[in-house]
Amino acid sequence: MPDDTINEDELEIHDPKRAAAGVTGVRVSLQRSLSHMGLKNTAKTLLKLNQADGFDCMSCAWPDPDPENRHTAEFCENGAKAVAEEATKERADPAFFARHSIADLSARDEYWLGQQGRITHPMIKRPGGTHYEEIGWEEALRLIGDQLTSLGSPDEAIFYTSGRASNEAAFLYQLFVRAYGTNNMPDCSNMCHESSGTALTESIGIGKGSVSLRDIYDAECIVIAGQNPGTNHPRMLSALEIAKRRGATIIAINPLREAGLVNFRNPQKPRGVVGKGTDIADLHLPIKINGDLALFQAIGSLLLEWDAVDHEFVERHTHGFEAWAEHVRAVDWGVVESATGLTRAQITEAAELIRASDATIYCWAMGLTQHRNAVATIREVANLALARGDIGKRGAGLCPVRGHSNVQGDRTMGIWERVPEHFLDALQAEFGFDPPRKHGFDTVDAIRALRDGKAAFFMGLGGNFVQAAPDTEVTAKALSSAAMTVQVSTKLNRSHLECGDTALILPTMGRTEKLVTAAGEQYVTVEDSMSAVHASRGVLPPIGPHVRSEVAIIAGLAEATVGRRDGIDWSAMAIDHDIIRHHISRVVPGCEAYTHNVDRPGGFVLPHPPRDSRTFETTSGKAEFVPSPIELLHVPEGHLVLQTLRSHDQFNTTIYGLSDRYRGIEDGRRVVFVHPDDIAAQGFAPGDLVDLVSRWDGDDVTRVAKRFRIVPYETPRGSAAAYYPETNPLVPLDSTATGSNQPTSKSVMVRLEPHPTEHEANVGAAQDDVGADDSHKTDRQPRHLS
Ligand SMILES: Nc1nc2c(c(=O)[nH]1)N[C@H]1C(S)=C(S)[C@@H](COP(=O)(O)OP(=O)(O)OC[C@H]3O[C@@H](n4cnc5c(=O)[nH]c(N)nc54)[C@H](O)[C@@H]3O)O[C@H]1N2
Ligand SMILES: Nc1nc2c(c(=O)[nH]1)N[C@H]1C(S)=C(S)[C@@H](COP(=O)(O)OP(=O)(O)OC[C@H]3O[C@@H](n4cnc5c(=O)[nH]c(N)nc54)[C@H](O)[C@@H]3O)O[C@H]1N2
Ligand SMILES: [Mo]
Repeated sequence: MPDDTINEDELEIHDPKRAAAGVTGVRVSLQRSLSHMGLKNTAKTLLKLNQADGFDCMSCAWPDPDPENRHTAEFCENGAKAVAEEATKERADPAFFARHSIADLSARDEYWLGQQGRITHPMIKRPGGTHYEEIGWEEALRLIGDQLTSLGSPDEAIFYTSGRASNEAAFLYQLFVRAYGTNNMPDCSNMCHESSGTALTESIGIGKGSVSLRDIYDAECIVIAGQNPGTNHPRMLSALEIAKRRGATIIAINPLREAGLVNFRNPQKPRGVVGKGTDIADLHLPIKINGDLALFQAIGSLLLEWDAVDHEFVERHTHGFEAWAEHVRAVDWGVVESATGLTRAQITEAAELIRASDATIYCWAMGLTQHRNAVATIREVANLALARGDIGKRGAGLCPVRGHSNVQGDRTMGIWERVPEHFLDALQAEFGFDPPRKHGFDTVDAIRALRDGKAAFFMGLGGNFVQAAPDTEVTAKALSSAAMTVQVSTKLNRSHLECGDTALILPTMGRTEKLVTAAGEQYVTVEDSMSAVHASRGVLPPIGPHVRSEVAIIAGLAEATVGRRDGIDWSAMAIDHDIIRHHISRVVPGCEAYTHNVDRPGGFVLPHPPRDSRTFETTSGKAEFVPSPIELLHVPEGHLVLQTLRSHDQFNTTIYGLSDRYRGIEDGRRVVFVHPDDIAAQGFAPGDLVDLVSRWDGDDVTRVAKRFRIVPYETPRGSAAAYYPETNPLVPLDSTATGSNQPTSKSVMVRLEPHPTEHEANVGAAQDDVGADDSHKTDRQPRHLS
């Protein structure tokens, strides 16, 4: 074992990697695919992944190159893992559920649950039941319909969506929910890019990014803030490599030196597989957690000082420049340096690269969106782009990099608790019923409503609500208090176990599977992070005779709940998806001639007024500069700011494996990355076992997540990191971003406490009834009340 390795229990810690992908990436993805799917299905799926006549990768929302420029293997290591996870040969069938009680399953960790394979039959846990039992589709749908129609009001029901649902499923789902009578449609976006949508709508009049893949290739400078593409959007690295070769400079803004941003070995290229790879980032700013607003204001002030402003653009297309300029010129460098942990020289170097560029793209992800001041931070990014005229120009623009593969499409299709009035008007005109106008619950409000007894029904179209949402213990309790929970799922997860009085699992087909109905073979459509909409066609036969497509499940539920009340023929839409697309073309802006446009290689790109014609649909009719005050995070004495992030071996709450290759972690996930000086200052040593205890000014609750191994890591002083979802019990439900209500999962105040030894824990357990050794229970830890 190398000297740099600590080995405690199963966990191994090595030095972090500097380069991403390359041969290891190819080997890992192939091994995983072969062992989960076998040779035949590996070949069948991977060669159709992201091809114009194949299916869209369900891993992330990064766009595909033009059809003529795609590789035969147009996927990444993590895309291959996602496919293997869905197309696995393992099955969780009724015999499996008979063998394992819900209590037994609850004691397993998330990794184990996911490894049990695809769910094959509709299952029900009846009130008071200890196990899930098989139930027929018709009875299941009838039970749900009866429950929904017996609620005091449709607003007592909550309909969650995870961003994998296709456009057809999403459109039908929102139609069903609104025909039923509520806008309670929280979605994963509420926890993901809600802050981006809110900020961009205010600044440029549309909540989506303004760049295309070609713009990335043509950019002169690319800023990547709060994003780890080597793990979460690996194909982005290929695009960055092209940009780089064409002369772009790249600035990475991240507390961590993420592999891939530093060096990338393109597995698609012989040079990448054997050679040295490309250094992606020209400049890495190791920013303190949440320092970004101060950083962007400081850069703004330098650009103003140098008069590096596109005055013509500002004059013609924007509003509020003077007020912003006055605010930013007065920036206090002392405050900037303490907020960012960066020197004036480092910030000046970044500003010089932006000044030298005639076309800059700003990319960001969860490192910017999951903070209290996230909306202000993203508006500040927009302010910079506006000052430089970097919108509606080739090679320039704003690029929030979306997570779930169709999260952007789901919003376009109306999955939104605050959908605009014009969308509701269009629904009314098309279908003839009065859609509800009152705004619905987002994710955080949905949890509050369940907790407070204001909602009694929860349905999840995909996702894993209990693990993805903040404040795990509160969310679990809220969900378990429902009269009925319904999960449309491919695989088993914690949300099936923290369930209502009556709980149903409706097993669905995934994107790899081919759907054939009485009207012939069907396809679905999706929208990527850059507003390109295209078809996705499954290639494998459905995993069994009892799984249904999401569209068929929603149509069945609608039939059982609202029936033909509004003259909507639900089953016709389930049989022929063209009927759904016809309605989409008449309701959703920009989707005219939808079927015609999506059914061609590469699909089509939705309109985006700022990108297309520098038109800004804000109240002033111009792009808005919005100044924001810098508020320093209040870090209580002895605390660190903890960000909760993804390892290289997971897709959100689905754990593929227990290693995080690029960060040097093997066989364990309960680790906390801390600066060596912070470890010493807190009186600990590397490898010590600690509990993470979080504190938030907004309430008196002490939240605890137990048994984390301290790993010394290169991160700014005061900024720590640990994996999501193990740390979700530490995220306070009410700590959300101003303006977007998004949970602040990247700035959690924690202190490290020694994990009690077995003896201490036994004494403690007698006192407060907290389990002594909970090492097997890796996900849900009890929350102490102080
Ligand atoms: N393989 C794989 N792919 C995925 C996913 C997955 O789980 N696995 N998830 C998908 C989804 S839904 C999403 S939303 C995306 C998520 O993609 P990312 O946003 O890349 O995911 P995170 O792991 O949350 O990483 C956040 C990054 O922000 C940095 N960061 C944290 N706090 C700050 C800060 O205050 N300032 C700055 N500048 N940086 C900060 C972290 O160090 C980290 O590099 O990926 C999508 N793709
Ligand atoms: N602390 C912390 N919390 C976070 C985050 C963070 O960075 N830190 N990130 C947030 C973000 S960005 C997001 S997007 C959310 C993710 O929240 P979710 O979208 O709710 O979670 P996932 O883990 O992606 O959902 C996985 C489950 O989806 C089901 N599934 C998979 N494929 C399909 C399918 O094709 N159809 C259906 N119906 N079901 C399917 C499987 O049963 C699987 O168990 O988590 C958020 N929570
Ligand atoms: Mo996400």
